[in-house]
Amino acid sequence: MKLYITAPSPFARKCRIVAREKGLVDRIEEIVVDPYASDPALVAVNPIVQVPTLVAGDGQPINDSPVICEWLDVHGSDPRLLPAEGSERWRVKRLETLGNAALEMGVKRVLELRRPEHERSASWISRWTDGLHRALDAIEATVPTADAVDMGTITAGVAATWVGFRHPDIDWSGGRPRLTALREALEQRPSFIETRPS
Ligand SMILES: N[C@@H](CCC(=O)N[C@@H](CS)C(=O)NCC(=O)O)C(=O)O
Repeated sequence: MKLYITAPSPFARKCRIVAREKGLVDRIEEIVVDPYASDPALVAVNPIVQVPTLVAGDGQPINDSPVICEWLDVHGSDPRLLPAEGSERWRVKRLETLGNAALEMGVKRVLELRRPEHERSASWISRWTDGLHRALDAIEATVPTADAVDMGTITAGVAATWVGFRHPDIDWSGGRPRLTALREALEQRPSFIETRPS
């Protein structure tokens, strides 16, 4: 299997963590590409040229990290990180979606801040910043115990680390002790240590 990534991408990091947690990493070749340079290798497998993209055994590409993570979860070792059904599935899915929402707000903020100063929109930056804080607050209200490892907590932990890495001006941990404890616990795991953003 091939997994197209960038080293700092939090969406790719989730997939790389799940591959490790599920015992699949030896079957996956991680290929570093540059989506913003429209890397031909990535264009060939993903029409919207984003990482992560997974090309699994049947040769059919899968994109969008929640879908890739679920594919890896289904095909890897037990236990499931996203329960197959029932209220637990929706509890985990809800936290996963909040984590991804925080990342989406953060990526929009990065892109706006990368524009030349005279092209930047203060109102968009403010909107993405407020959305990011609200998503983090919702995560704080939703996080279970710090030792829970599932698709929701992995996404929340990845989001917290990435915001600290990419938005050093944002205080993501202040007033969010549960998220802080969760992130600290998860970052001790080999799957997190091996995939720290750089
Ligand atoms: N919803 C997507 C978002 C992926 C995404 O935004 N990836 C970024 C890197 S962090 C990217 O490839 N951006 C290139 C672009 O949008 O042109 C997912 O969850 O996989």
